Amino acid sequence: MANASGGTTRCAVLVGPYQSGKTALFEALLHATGAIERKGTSNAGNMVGDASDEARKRQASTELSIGHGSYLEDHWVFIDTPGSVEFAQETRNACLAADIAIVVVDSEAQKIPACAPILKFLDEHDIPRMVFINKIDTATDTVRELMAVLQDASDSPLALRHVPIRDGETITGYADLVSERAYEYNPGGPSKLIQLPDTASDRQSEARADLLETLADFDDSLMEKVLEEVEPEKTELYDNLTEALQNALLVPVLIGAGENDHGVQRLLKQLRHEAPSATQTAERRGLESEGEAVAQVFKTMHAQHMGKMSYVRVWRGAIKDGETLNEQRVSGINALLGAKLEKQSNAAAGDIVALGRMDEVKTGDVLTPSGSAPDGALAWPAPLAPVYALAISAANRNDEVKLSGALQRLAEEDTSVNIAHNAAMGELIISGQGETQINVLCERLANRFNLTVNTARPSVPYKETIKKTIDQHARHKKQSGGHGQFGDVKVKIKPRQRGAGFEFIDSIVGGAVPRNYIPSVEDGVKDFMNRGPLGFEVVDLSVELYDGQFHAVDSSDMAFKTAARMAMSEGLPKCSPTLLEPVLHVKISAPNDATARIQRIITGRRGQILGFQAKEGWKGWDEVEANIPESDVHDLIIEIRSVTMGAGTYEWEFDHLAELSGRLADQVIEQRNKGA
Ligand SMILES: Nc1nc2c(ncn2[C@@H]2O[C@H](COP(=O)(O)OP(=O)(O)O)[C@@H](O)[C@H]2O)c(=O)[nH]1
Ligand SMILES: [Mg+2]
Repeated sequence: MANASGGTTRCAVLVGPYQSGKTALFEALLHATGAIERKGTSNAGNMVGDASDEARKRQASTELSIGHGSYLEDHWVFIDTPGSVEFAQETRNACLAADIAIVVVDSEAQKIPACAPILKFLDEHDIPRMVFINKIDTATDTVRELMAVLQDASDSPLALRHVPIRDGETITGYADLVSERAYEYNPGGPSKLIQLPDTASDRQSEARADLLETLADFDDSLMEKVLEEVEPEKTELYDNLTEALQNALLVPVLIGAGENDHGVQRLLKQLRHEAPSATQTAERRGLESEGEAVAQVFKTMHAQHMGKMSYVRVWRGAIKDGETLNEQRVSGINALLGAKLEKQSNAAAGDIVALGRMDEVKTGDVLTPSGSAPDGALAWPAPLAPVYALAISAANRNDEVKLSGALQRLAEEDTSVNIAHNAAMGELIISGQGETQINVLCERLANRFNLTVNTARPSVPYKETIKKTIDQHARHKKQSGGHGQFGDVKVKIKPRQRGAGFEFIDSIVGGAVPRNYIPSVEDGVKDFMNRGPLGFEVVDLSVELYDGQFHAVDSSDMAFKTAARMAMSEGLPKCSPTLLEPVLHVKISAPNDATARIQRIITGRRGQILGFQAKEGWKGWDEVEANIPESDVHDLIIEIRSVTMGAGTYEWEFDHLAELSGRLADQVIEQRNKGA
């Protein structure tokens, strides 16, 4: 059999919901391809995958793991990814580096909808994919039931490739619907070819007819045969299946149990025959096959002793250690097996390697010797928008600078994390995909940067405004020794419409306040508005300077600035100051069986539901729109996920400032002015 990939390394990425058995299957694949002699388990903490302290502690993947092996002369790289939606950025990046995704799902029907978001991502990016229904050894739902739920989660049609063979309640093997061969599972080894038991034959013929019908949709000549009930050649079926898979039109569904090696050899065989090569993948992503070497960074890592490592897929040509890519010298090329790096002198198209010390490159960058990226190829989607934020500070005040440096590095590793400084509140804000992601990040700060940090709920950027117009006179006068100070202003402080902002009006006539001091009056006014009588930035008002006095010797910029500040400080409290809270417009996406609960969540958070509709292009999903005060959005994502098995999410944008009064306002003001 010809090497289907033309000799280059192919890459399969394991994706799917949390706890579906990806890491166990990863281990099984590495074992079956000779990369490791014995499989590790998460309990023993001796797996190739999940090698970091953070993953070991949780017995769950917190970042991707990479391993490679050979199967019948083909070289493979496997990437295991975290299933948690909070690490979805890592998973998505791995999908973009791979030739095919294996979507590992649980054999419990109720856990399957959680794979909708990743299936959606694969669909959007036309990434070829197979589904592996895992844990078939303990399945209680039938494969038929599982297929129905899976199809709801997938836009592309699914095609079941195997049916289970049962002995009473237990599944003992499977029948392959194309080859029409039956196999008996053999724990720890390849399955044994057996005679198809009579009990399975009806189910087998029915499922096979379904498969042919699905396939016929892609091929007219096959359609004719199906209609005329002529048995097609097996090679024709394989060709059709391969083409439909490689074009991401059809999703084959396999069954097995990674932990027991059930269906693992079958999966490898199918990958061998059907997965596209790196060249095909590069072409799908818009890269021509001829030209200089091209690699793309899909992961960035700041390793403790080795500095920055850029994980790349080589898409075209070959790269050598020491050569220059994007004006950066490659210092070390390493193949990867979990935490182990294997130095090599070069890497060729298809390979996945970590490049050392490419300090100026970042995830998504396309690297070439000339430094110019091929036009329109290898597009890299924007990172996921943040849905959860915390304020972070170093436990030791002296570590502040070190903390911001370390955070910058970690945000480079996970581009779905944002670091921002909220100057108004004096807080460093870290925002991302959820609590676990940020906790893991804090652990990385401790484990890799030796930094202890505190996190807190970020302050809401409340504002305040006024409701009454007043005139205010203020005079700053000091007679101390030689030079005195003198500034005198009369201002009209007046509310403006919501959103109109601040306006300074100068209506001085006849030089009551000399021209050159007027900017200082404006400065003094603005100065005060950073923190109004309630403790927050004052917005939506005008201040008109209409009169004043000066002194030929004692007046100065400083004196007028002080007078202006006094006028504001005395005047604003008399203007009926009012607290304003930011209200966000949110769009919550969730499977529609959760819509009623989502609406209750919104109401419970002082939200106003604006409407809901079916989410376009997402079968079985709704999108609920609402306005919710920012203070109540803080942990919204946690509640959305808890009623949607992790699948739901939301987008947000600032909408408006709303007046807040009563007990809630009193609490906010009291909190703000505690110790101030
Ligand atoms: N019954 C059964 N359990 C499995 C199988 N594969 C994994 N598991 C269990 O499922 C749990 C999650 O496995 P893991 O590989 O960490 O899942 P991941 O989150 O998808 O990486 C572990 O307790 C495994 O022992 C399988 O084939 N059959
Ligand atoms: Mg895992």
